[in-house]
Amino acid sequence: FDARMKWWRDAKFGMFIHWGVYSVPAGIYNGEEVKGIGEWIMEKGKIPVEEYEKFAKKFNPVDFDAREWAKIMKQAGMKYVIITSKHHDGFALWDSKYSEYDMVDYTPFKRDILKELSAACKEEGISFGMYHSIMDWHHPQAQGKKYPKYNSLDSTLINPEFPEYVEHYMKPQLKELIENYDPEVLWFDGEWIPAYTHEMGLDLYQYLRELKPSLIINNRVDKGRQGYQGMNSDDKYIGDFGTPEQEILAGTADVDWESCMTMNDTWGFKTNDHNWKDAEVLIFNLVDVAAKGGNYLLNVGPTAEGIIPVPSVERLQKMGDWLKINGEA
Ligand code: FUL
Repeated sequence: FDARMKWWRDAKFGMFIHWGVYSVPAGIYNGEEVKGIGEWIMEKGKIPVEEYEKFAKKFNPVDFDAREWAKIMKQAGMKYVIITSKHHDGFALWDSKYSEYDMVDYTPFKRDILKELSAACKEEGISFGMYHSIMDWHHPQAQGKKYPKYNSLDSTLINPEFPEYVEHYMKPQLKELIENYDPEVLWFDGEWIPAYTHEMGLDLYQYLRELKPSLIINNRVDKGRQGYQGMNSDDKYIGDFGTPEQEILAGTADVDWESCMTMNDTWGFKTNDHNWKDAEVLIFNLVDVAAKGGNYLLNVGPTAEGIIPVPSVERLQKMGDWLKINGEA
């Protein structure tokens, strides 16, 4: 266990990337601003699946440059990255043979984002990981098309076919991700839906560790979570590290944890969100988290064109400069 977690514990600072179809509407639907976090626009804006798919058809990030992104991470002093392979909207950023609803088959861009980014990160010595949503608003056997009455999006509905989605879609896709992109970390989310069980989480964790023994998996692979939950030494919960979100808790020495945070108020890009935290605050948070024994996973939400917003890059630059002067060599 310790040997497997070593690089992760030493890493301290990583980049979270929320990128997907939601960066196309960028917080605006039918000319109106949709309240809430950007990557939830499908749900918050009650956008029907067929309508949302039109945004995917337009997703064409011609300015995407994986090397540039990896250099931004490196300069900032980040040691790893977690990018959304699939968020709740169900759209895959890689070329999946189990779905047409992916970057290569569905968009004009036709390039495999995860392939390019994982290669670029390898070149820069940055560990590569993926965020993967268990909840899926697009797949018909999960929360997708079958329930138009609920606008397809009500996660309180239990789809009786959900176990099939898990066995014949989610697990094969994850196997594909492991085999083709060699991630060091899998970061699950959307595990709170009623159809997902603790037993499914346990099975999934074991399945993935068998495929890749050194893999590190967050606590949201288990059903439900509260901050560090899943990290108790009593082995009751599954997962390798706790995931406090938008908060820094008092550290617990015998527990691995990672605070994930946004720089403004959204994970996925929103045109109108300009509520940026000062670089000083971000530096303070990094130091605070590191001092308490955790890792800091700081988010960027690239635009539909494939650009990491300038205010984010400026802040990362300042963090990297500060680390070069004051951080560990
Ligand atoms: C949450 C998700 O619902 C948000 O969209 C975001 O991905 C955050 C990191 O985790 O639970």
